[in-house]
Amino acid sequence: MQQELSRKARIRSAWIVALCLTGCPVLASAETIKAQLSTAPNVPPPITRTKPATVVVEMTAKEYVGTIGEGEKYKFWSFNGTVPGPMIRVRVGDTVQIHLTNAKDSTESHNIDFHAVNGPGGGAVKLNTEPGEKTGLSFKAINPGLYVYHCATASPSIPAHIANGMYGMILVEPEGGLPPVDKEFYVLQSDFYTKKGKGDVLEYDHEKGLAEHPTHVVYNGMAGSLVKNPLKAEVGDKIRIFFGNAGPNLVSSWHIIGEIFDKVWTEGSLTTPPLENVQTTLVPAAGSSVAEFTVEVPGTYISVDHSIYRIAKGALGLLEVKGKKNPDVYKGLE
Ligand SMILES: [Cu+2]
Repeated sequence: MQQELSRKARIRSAWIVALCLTGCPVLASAETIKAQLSTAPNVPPPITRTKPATVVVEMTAKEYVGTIGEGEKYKFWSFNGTVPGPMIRVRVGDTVQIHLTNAKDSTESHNIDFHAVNGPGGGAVKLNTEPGEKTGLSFKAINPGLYVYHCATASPSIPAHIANGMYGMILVEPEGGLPPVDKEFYVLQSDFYTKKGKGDVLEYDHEKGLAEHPTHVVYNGMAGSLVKNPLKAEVGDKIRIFFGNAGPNLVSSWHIIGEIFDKVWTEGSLTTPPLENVQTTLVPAAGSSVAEFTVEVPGTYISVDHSIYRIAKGALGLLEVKGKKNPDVYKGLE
């Protein structure tokens, strides 16, 4: 009897050793790390981990008065006090823990619908957060790609929360990550619907939203944000732009004047082969595109929505490239 028991104990021990050598589910739990968030046009650093982790993301819904255009103020609703909200970078297989706080002085309830989530409401139904309260969501990043997130609170209306600035992007890197490049940027287009308000602060205009007549079409939350602070690169740099379109209404015809996208991952689908040699790419409302190109010639390049009247509403940004002239590629003639 004693011999039989010790034989069983030996077999059990051998099983435990074998399990642990092949990835013990008890001892080898995934590490927990705090997400490094970035403010547009900056991008969080590439992920060097080769294994999934639990990534903790702190988000705060904040309403504030900021600049929407030259000499124009607007009452934005935001994530983390910027429009767009921060860019989040995780890898496929990560468990993402979202902690949403709604600031005490908010006038509205807020939540987040992550397009990277598999689950009802993209997480919004778990993240309905009243002013001064906190909620949480855990989701597994199953599908790699570049995704938009936005507030989807029904009161006063979902479009109003998007139109007021509550959006950002989350990148889910595929297995093995993305190839290194010289510069990465985060650019997000959106449309605003404003009317004269009290004092000198513009107000949200629901009627203009319904009519799909924006007063502002902007990159990174402000008409002229990328004119005031252009993207910067050097000749020979390989550039990757994570481009999003929050809408809420317009589809963007994204184009960079004087450049050709060497590669475009349309719809933000990073596991599909890219299109090559693209002049203009369509980015749907609540969609994205990842573009790569190498700059051969120094100078100023202008990023536009080539639905071109929109440049008068702010859809224009600059990329300044410094470096040696390259007459073999570009020069004037006498
Ligand atoms: Cu909201």
